[in-house]
Amino acid sequence: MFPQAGEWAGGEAAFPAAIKALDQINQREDILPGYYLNLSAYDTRCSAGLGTTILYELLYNKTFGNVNSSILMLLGPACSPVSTAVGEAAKMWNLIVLSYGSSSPALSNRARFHTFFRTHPPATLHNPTRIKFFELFGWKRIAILIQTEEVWQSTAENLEVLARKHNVHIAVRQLFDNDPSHAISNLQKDDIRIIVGLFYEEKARKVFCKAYQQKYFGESYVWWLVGWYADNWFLKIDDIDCTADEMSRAVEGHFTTEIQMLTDSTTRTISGLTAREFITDLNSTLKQLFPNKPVESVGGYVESPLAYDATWALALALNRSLGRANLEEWSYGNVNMKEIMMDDMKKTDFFGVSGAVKFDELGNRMSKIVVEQLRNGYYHRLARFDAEKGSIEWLNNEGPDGSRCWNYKHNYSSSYEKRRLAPYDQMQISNKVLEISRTLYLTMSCFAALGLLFSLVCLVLNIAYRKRKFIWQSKPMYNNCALIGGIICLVDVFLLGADSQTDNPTRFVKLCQLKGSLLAAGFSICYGGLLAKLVRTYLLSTKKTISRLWSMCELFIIVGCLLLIDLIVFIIWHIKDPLVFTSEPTGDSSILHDVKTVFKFQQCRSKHHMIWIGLLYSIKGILIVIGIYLSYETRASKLEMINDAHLVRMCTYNIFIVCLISASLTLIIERNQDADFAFASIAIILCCFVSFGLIFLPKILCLIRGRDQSLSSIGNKDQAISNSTGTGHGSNSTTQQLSSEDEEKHRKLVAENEQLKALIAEREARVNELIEKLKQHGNNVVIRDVQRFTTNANPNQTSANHDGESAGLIDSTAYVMRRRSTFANPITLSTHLSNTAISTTTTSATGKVMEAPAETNHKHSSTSSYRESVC
Ligand code: ABU
Repeated sequence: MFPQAGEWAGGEAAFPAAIKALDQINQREDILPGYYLNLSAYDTRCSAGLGTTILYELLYNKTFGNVNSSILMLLGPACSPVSTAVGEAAKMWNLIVLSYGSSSPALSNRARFHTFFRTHPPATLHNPTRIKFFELFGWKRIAILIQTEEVWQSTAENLEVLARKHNVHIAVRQLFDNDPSHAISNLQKDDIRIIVGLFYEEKARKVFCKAYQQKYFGESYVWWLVGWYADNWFLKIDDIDCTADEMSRAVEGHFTTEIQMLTDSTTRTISGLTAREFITDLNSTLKQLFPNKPVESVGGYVESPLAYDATWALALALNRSLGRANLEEWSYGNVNMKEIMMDDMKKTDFFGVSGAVKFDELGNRMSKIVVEQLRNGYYHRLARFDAEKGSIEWLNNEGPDGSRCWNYKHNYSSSYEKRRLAPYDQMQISNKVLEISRTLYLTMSCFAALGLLFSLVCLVLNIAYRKRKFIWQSKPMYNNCALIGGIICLVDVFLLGADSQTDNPTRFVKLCQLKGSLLAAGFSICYGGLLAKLVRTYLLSTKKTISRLWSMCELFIIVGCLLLIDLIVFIIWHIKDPLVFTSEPTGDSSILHDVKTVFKFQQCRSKHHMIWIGLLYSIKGILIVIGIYLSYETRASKLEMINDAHLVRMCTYNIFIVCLISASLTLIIERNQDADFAFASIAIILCCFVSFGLIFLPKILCLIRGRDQSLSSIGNKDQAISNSTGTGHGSNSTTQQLSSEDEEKHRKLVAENEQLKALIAEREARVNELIEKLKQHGNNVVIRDVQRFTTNANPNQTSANHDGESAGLIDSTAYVMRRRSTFANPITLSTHLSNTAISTTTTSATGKVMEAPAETNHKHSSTSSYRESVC
């Protein structure tokens, strides 16, 4: 049976080869002497149906073809599907079938194909070779694209079993019948890079045309095909929609495995010809038979040595049987004779053009496997694999690592140049954890370090010069507290940007907890200090009575409460909804040289993360709003005892604005580690720099300019303050206590002053009334601005004031009035001055000359005292 058309027209070259063998056999007198071996050829078109029909015609129709008796043996079929149908049926007629072209592993089933022999090795022989090369190139994930024919399916099954043994994963097993479009799409979808193609030549053209059209080709994809297609199979484009150029591009670089069908040996074969002589002879015959195509393109050209040797094997077996049985007595029912012929067939052992010809128990023939690669449109012999030894013999100067397979297109000038490696068996995923930009981290760290340095300097100065009046009057404990909180927050800046890339989730979560709790605690301590000062200012300016205990513990109570709230929130958060490590892809990725870089964002999240964050933000937000309210309420207050209250108010506004912007942006912008870090860090750094700058820079300037006064030096000059501070060398708590007493005294005096003001107003009205009366009596009354008047304390002095008037020019009957505005904002007056002012103004209110030098001095002294306290 010699197919001349169909899936594989293997009979085209096989038939002339068989005829050549037959001619030589018939000429040999030592083989089947007295007999002439006749060959009746039938074209099966590689169709199982047609093959079976031919078989039945041969069995039942004695007039079919030239056959007029029972046929002795069946040479062929060529195609596996035909062999499967014919071989299974033939055993029923005790007919021996000797195939020269069937590769189906299924045909090795002796129970099914009892009388089947073949000179074509089974396709399973390719599989160890494939696996060997997969291991060599490091491929662990492959796919098999299978045409729905038993020959291919059974080959694939064998490959799967072998692959499993060698830990090679068959990711996809894709079957197709006629149109491979969907199969190719599925391979593409599954990101298959290494494909074993098991199909006939005609289907191979369709597969590669579709692969080209679906852009499933190129250096990233490696196809492994059977090697017995005609050499230029991909250039036959009559039955596909691709051009020869497109097909050449699609198939470039693929590998083939094929049984070695023509021996390399120069030894003479059973026919007396060498393998080279045989092929030269066959080539000339084929050129005559097929003048329009190259001999390599003739169907079955590669298998022709197998057909030649099969004919020889058949003749030699019959020759052996000739001695034991009368061939003329052969009938399909002659079981004994069948056994003799089977036995003689099994004894086959000769050297043919395809190498040593002998059959194993299953009627198969073993052979070495040749691996080829299509390079620049031509098949290049790469290596030979001996399945029995498991060794690769590299041919044509190929390197043992097979590196030329990936670099054959390039001429590298130096051995140091980077060569292409074998492509990956799938897209390689490289996970890259998004890190905070180094530049950003370093910049923020530098600013945080500067902030830390500044805060530490402020803290040291605040402690060292705590007995200086202007520092003592700014409530240094409160400021120290703010500084310590700020320092904690600034330290947190280093942690916020550190260790964003870790493969230790436990450590990552611990770091998250540390960062969060440090920030919350730092804020509470820092803002608590400022808030306590605002509360004190508010209480003083609203004349609320402050208990001694409150005034002593106010700072600790407020800061303690804030810390306690943080602690409670963090404990509940940790217990109810603990933070867990998450590493999620951002959605951004880049692909370079088959490596996909997936960017991942690592973070700590709770189930209800935003609720907890919202809770913390709300608490801090409420505190800031309270601070804003207190600042607004005390906006007009100027307390000597809290000389930097107005600066603290400015700090509160600053913190409010910065935190509002930063918190909003952090909540809006998700999954951006740089933005998260930048907003948090900038907020911390900005709040600390602005707040500490506002509060401490004036104090530092004061120290530098030497305008400060120690409490002890003030003692003699300002008795009230000296009294309230005691010696001024007590502990901080003592200072705090004395200050509170002093403030109480101050408040009482202010109240007293208010009463006096009312009295003065009453007296002024009375004086105005009297002036009016004096005017009516013709007396002159001059009302002068006290500021002008005070430049010349003694009204009797004759020196000129800045109006150009001389005091001496004033009419002796003139009355000089003091402006009431002098008493505006009595709170600015110091305790000592207030007492004096009260007594003086009381006196003046009763005298004719209302302004007295003493008051003028006190006014000057008052302003000076306030300036000193804030420096
Ligand atoms: N070497 C050709 C194999 C054909 C087949 O097994 O059908």
